[in-house]
Amino acid sequence: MSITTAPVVLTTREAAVLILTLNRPEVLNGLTDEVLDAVAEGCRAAAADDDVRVVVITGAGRGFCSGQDLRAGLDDGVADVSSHLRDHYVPMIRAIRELEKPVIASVNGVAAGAGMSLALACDFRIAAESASFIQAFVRIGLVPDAGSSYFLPRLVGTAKALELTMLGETVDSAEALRIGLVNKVVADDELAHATAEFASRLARGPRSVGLIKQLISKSLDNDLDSQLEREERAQAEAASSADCAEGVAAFMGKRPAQFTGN
Ligand code: LHQ
Repeated sequence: MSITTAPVVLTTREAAVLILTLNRPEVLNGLTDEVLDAVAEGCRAAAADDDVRVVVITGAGRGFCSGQDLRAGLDDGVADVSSHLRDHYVPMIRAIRELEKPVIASVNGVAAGAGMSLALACDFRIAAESASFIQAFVRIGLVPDAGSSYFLPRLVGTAKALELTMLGETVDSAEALRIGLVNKVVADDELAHATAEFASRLARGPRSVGLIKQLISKSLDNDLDSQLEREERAQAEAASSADCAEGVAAFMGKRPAQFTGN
């Protein structure tokens, strides 16, 4: 008898867009080491594949991601939690941030705890109307992890970040849009289409899109002088790209540019 188990993360390709679908719908896509490693691996694969221009992360079923799978058990002792974070959560967050290509969280349902951290680590969040966001950590006596304490104040400001993390209340999609947590909210049955449309616009962009990601990501950590230096280096690289040559030629020729990502 052979037992087949579905992959915990489904990987699909739509033209230049790589879609990673968290696939543990029975626990609202709770995170295990296997899921965390698979998402990190998907991002690394996207980095190595010139034909992939954009990554989308979404969830199967009615949830986006419920955070750490609490049934997998929290290890006793700080040392184990620490290594769990270091060995699995941190590499996933780094893989998303270091990827020089846009990553979109297509938030189809609840994003709780580290599931919300995962959404926050992405470059864009497109939410279904029924999506919601919960800094659930405090509800079970924990602190924000997987980057939430870094990304959240940068997106919504310190006061709102403190409110969300200390009270752990549910933020619905309309409120998420109002406070700048998400880029757009669409009807539930429009989410896949709206995400694909947004992703394909990014995928048609020039090589500089990846450089812009790195510039803006670092912006709030840097002072003006170092950011001006970073811009100089990035601009030199962008200006020598084939896509820049194409962009200028298209402008002069009064025609739409055809970028290749090179
Ligand atoms: C779940 C989960 C889940 C297992 C729903 N695990 N089964 C922590 C520790 C150490 C190191 C690393 O980092 C972390 C980071 C963290 O992420 S801590 C935060 C962990 N997440 C949570 O505390 C959220 C727990 N879940 C919930 O509060 C609710 O399920 C939410 C608000 C997400 C959704 O509520 P409902 O829509 O009412 O769904 P439900 O609660 O009925 O859940 C559906 C099923 O999914 C249910 O199973 P069942 O067999 O009864 O149908 C839940 O037990 C299961 N589930 N989240 N994280």
